[in-house]
Amino acid sequence: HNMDASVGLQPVLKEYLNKAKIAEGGKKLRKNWTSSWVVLSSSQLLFYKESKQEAVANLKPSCRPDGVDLCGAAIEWTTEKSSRKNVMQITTPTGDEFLLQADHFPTICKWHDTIKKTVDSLSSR
Ligand code: I3S
Repeated sequence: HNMDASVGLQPVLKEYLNKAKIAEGGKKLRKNWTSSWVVLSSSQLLFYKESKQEAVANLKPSCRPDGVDLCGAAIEWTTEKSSRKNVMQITTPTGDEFLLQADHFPTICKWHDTIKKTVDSLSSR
């Protein structure tokens, strides 16, 4: 999905994380872990290859990053979807599934908790 990174959304977290999309529209995908520059805004998670790409995308509206709309998303820790440690899963209402992982536990904990809060704030709007 292409998402607009600039519709008045305040980014709250930005960091390199390991990311794998494992399903789209309920259909399982072949897992492919990549390092991604992840930006959490007030309603979306945006994925860039590199931090530089974020700046480019913000200047050029045609250059939109991949992203996840967090409205209605389910956030959970998973030990079954990967042999890696510290893996969290995001499932969208449309059946897209993403894994996020970092070796440093406090890092991924912070993302898990902040994304959860974001989802909660969207459902109570
Ligand atoms: O859930 P899977 O299929 O065991 O995930 C592994 C695969 O994506 C593997 O790639 P290949 O399908 O090309 O062999 C990756 O190299 C592994 O990292 C995946 O497992 P982990 O446990 O690392 O998520």
